[in-house]
Amino acid sequence: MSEDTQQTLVLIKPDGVQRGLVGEIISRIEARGLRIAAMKMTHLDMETASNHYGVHRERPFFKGLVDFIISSPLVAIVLEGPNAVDLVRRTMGATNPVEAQPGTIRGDLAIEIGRNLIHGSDSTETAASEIQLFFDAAEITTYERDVQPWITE
Ligand code: IDP
Ligand code: MG
Repeated sequence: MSEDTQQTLVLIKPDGVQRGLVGEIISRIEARGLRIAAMKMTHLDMETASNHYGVHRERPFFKGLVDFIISSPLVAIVLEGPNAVDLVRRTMGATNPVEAQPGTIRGDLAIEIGRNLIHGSDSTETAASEIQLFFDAAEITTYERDVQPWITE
């Protein structure tokens, strides 16, 4: 990984899986040019879900959020590229879909904060711990893409 390359964790939340939007959401991120380094479908247990959203433990929506995130399988993806954290966050749109810009995933495909389809790490530090929570190091692939010079200089 070169110096400015970042990794970030994306979750396509249970609402995305149930609504048949997995392909649509992956397409939007993949088309941006980030490299998919790891991907799997998994059904979270309560402990992993509580860990993942631990920062929100004291918030009133925490229980509902954890219940929702374990209610059905989700898709976890590691994406890699320059500025991957911010690129994904901007492609996702604002947390509340009402405020998310049209053209973003949440702005085009969601209407409520509690069903906003997608998670993306908010910093490189949280990305590192979130990726560890979802993936073993051996599951994270490194490979060259022939198209790379047409995406980054
Ligand atoms: P983010 O997903 O955009 O990073 P966070 O503030 O980290 O947003 O919140 C994590 C998740 O918790 C949100 O994506 C959303 O699903 C849920 N959430 C955040 N705030 C609220 C709220 O006020 N009511 C219900 N759910 C919320
Ligand atoms: Mg967050």
